[in-house]
Amino acid sequence: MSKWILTSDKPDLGRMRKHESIWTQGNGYMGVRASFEEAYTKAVRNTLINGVFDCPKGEVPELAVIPDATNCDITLDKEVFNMICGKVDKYEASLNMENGEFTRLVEWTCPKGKKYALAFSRIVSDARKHIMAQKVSVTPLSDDADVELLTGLDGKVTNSGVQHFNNPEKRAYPDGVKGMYLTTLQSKVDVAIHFGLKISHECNEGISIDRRGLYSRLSRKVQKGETFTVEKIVSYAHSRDFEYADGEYNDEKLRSDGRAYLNEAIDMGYDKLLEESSLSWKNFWESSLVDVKSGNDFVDKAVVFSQYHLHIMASHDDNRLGIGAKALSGEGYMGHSFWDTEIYILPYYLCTQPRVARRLLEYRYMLLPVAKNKANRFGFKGAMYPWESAWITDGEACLEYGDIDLLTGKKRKFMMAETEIHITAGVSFAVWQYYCMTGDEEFMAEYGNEILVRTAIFWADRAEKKNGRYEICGVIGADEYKEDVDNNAYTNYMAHKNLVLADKILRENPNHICNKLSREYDMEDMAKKIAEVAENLYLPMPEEDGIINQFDGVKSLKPKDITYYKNLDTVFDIFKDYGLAEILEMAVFKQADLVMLFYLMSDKFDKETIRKNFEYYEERTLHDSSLSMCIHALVAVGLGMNEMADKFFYDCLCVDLGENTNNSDTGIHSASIGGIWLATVMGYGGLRINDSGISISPILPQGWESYSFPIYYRGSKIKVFVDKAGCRAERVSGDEITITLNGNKTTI
Ligand code: IFM
Repeated sequence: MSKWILTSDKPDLGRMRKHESIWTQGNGYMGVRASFEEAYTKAVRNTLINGVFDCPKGEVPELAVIPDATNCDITLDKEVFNMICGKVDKYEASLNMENGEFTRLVEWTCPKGKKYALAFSRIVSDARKHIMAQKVSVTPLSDDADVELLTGLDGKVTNSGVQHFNNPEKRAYPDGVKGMYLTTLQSKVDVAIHFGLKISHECNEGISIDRRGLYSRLSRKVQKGETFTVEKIVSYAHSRDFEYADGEYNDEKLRSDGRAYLNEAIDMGYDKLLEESSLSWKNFWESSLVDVKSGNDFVDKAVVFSQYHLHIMASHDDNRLGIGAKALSGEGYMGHSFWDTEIYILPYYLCTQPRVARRLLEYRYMLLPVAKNKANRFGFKGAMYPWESAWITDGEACLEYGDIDLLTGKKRKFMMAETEIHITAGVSFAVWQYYCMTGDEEFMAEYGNEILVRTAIFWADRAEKKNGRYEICGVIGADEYKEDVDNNAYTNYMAHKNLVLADKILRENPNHICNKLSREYDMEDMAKKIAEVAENLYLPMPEEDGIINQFDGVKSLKPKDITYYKNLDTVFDIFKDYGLAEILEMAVFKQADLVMLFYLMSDKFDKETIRKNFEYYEERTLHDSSLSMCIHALVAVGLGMNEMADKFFYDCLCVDLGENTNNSDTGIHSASIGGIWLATVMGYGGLRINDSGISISPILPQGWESYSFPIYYRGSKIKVFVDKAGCRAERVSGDEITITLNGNKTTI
């Protein structure tokens, strides 16, 4: 079985939503869920365009679901094709991850007994970011048939009932192109969608409209054995497109650009568009593939799957766009970016496409005004990054209150925006990693140093002088099953790194940054404060029993045997037996917290400390967050706990691709998908990024034949091969470069 292809040999309609998510197609500009062309009530037809956020009154911004163009209703001799009725005689669906094409072949006997073959294929072009193309073919197998296709743009789609657009303007042009123009209600983003058809045979063609819908209706008598094919090419454009970032925008231009994108694509037709897009995918795979030969088809495929999604989740050029926790594959988390990006996803881009990594960090730079405002709102200096972010001017996108409690009628306040502050240090950490990997001085002068210093100013102000040291109190750490804790180790260590990095800049290279900030702060005083807090920030160390307190008082939590919940393969089961208030008091954790540090700062702890603490905290961790398993896999590899590492690695592969029926319904888990890459390259591959360079110390997991992965480092590209004979690194391009390979400095 090819590791490149996800296949399905039956229409698993019960798991339609999960299927739509994990087979999502996209190109970083947009994502299109793999909904079927024919209508099903369970289908969630989402087309999402990165950056097109809208914020209904009293809510938070969310990626607005764009009018759907994947639809095609097929009527065959007055019977509507639908796999719920009649009989599916043959079914073959696949997502080819090598070239991004989604295809489906259905042989169907309609309720009245006539047989048909239907073929569907679809791409979101990897070469033309504005273009989606679709092909639908119908072949009557038992008799001639009257075939009718209704295909177009459906603006009735919503975000779970929330409509983000005004009533669209619809247009049908003399050349056959149809356009739909609409504007988001609050954020006033104009969107222009055009489609055109290429039809294999002459047919009757009419226009059909309904409320918020614009369609072409095609009909023709098709002979038995004859194939009637319709190609639908669609272009998307909007007023926040990067092309207009310099201000050269007007509504007329948007429409004419949208039509121009479409006309070029229509001239090419589906097959040429596929060819062009496949070539673009080929280039991507040639430069970025982590090639695993594990002897287990599922494992090999899941590693490809993770890279497929990593490729389609990030805009390649637009530095005003983040990556959502569900990327562009569904409405979950409303398209918001979290710390997931910097800690779980960015390392992949750092190593494979540093340009994309840089532009993701530029997105954080663009968010600095928001981060400054937020700090100010909570009474602090510096920059406090939003826990959730959307469009660059949207501000903190995290809900402040949850829904009203059904029983008590009270609102529950969400503490994340105010107290899950580690994201601020996560952003700085990523800036540092980017610098270590690229040495990009220009980026640091323009953006990086400012992020590091402004965030350090926040930490210096947020830390409180207590017990003769600086402490950070009242936070949620990486683990979200504990709230309002003091001195969360993950937060304190990460903040410390942030302070130390800023201190270094302020000592070694103060002029440029101090000039920039001197209107807001007395930089001499500020530099002293940063140095003092860096020097005296409390960093929890192993106690007598060798255990580091994940936060103050962690060991006084109520003990709880969680074996039962850990053995279930679903998440959040503990909530069936306990309320959140009880769980907050129990020695039960949701996800990697202190353990994160053993990945990010492994050089700060000795192996025995890591082992002891890993075992102590893992025993109490439910892994109810998809962000947990990959980190545990990675740390377990470092400890030589190979069996455990393999188990966590496998669990991580199953987050989206496993059998759990509905955990991906609202979209894939971007962090966990980045985590598959992390666990492979930083776990088994043993890659670490340091001030002094990179080190690689790979192991070959039990049963694997080989694996290889590329790394861009300081302008050179190297490829690391690992097999039973050992490990070697080759320079593919760029100048000679020195790395540490299996503990030895090696020039490649
Ligand atoms: O950022 C994560 C958090 O750590 C756990 N809950 C889900 C968020 C988004 O993925």
